[in-house]
Amino acid sequence: MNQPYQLYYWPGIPGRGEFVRLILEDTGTDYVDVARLPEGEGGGVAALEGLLAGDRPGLPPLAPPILVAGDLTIAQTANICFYLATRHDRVPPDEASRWHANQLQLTILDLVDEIHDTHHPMSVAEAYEAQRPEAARRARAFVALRLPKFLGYFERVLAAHSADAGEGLLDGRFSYVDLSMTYVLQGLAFAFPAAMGALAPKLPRLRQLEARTARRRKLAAYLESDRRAAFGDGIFRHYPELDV
Ligand SMILES: N[C@@H](CCC(=O)N[C@@H](CS)C(=O)NCC(=O)O)C(=O)O
Repeated sequence: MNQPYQLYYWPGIPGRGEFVRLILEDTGTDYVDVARLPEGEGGGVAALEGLLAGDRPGLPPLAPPILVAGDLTIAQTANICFYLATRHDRVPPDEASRWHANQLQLTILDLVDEIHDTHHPMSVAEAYEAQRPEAARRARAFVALRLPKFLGYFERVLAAHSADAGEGLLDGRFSYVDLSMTYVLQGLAFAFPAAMGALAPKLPRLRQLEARTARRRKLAAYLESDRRAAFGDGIFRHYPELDV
């Protein structure tokens, strides 16, 4: 495959596209963030909508992120991450590692769905403002029960590794799952600063993992660059009334 990868994702927000970007950036892999190009250069939302409308042969995707790799077009965040990680040495080759990495990645994306549902508990077709009472109820349960359950689980996964295993969620070894975990922790710190502040003392290993991962050379350069979109709209939103 000589063409750079093409990533299709909504421009202007990090969103689920960020899970894909972090692997590409950490590995220094060439890619085109198609919808961030001007429409006159074949980019913009028009390019993404064209892909969703089926302007390529083969299995059509339902929703972004979408990766085009040569003749292959694939969707679903965890699927794309797994594809890239296997090709760019961000997951070990043995079978157990691959299934366990995917298991962890899918669990991270379950958490992401629940984060999204705090501000859109009733309908993705309506604005947050149209579902505020339900969002408040959903966010209370998320902060009290679901967030500690998910993060407590990942902390436990880290604690189960031997002290000298060091680096990551996957048997103490660094993998793409740590890139995704770091992104979610950053997003949570933006969306739920009070709740995350309260949980922080219970999550020492996760906090170390986040700090360590964000210091990786290529990743740190990316995080400081203007390629990294700011949090705001999208999955990670800060509504103080939901950060209970
Ligand atoms: N499970 C899918 C969810 C994809 C998804 O919800 N994408 C959002 C953007 S982050 C979207 O544009 N959805 C449009 C839709 O569901 O109609 C994944 O992880 O890729």
